[in-house]
Amino acid sequence: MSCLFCKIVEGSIPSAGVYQDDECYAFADINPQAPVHVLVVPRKHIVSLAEAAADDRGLLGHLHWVAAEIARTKGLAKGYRVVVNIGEDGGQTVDHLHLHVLGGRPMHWPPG
Ligand code: DGP
Repeated sequence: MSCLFCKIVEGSIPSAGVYQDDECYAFADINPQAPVHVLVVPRKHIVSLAEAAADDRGLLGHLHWVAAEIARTKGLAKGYRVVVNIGEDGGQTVDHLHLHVLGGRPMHWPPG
């Protein structure tokens, strides 16, 4: 297994976990871009949103519900941002689908 996030999900690389269930694991980003920066990662290895299959639609919805649950737990009542980077031009650096949950400061638009 060569995927970094697969290793984090199965625990062979340590991480600061904030949520887990049968379908996903969420942990603090190693290079936080906001006071709260959590990554929500499916246990299933999916390279990116572009590679998700029709059968993954329920999982994709669940990941978003988990992102909102984490935001509630972290007290992000004023708002937050959920980001999915896809591919080279999308800024994706780890080829295992993940949602960024960013909050604790005002976000800017458009992103860079
Ligand atoms: P992206 O650029 O969307 O592929 O985001 C990948 C994120 O993963 C990036 O914000 C930094 C984070 N990251 C990379 N390696 C590690 C690691 O070993 N541990 C943790 N906790 N986060 C990592």
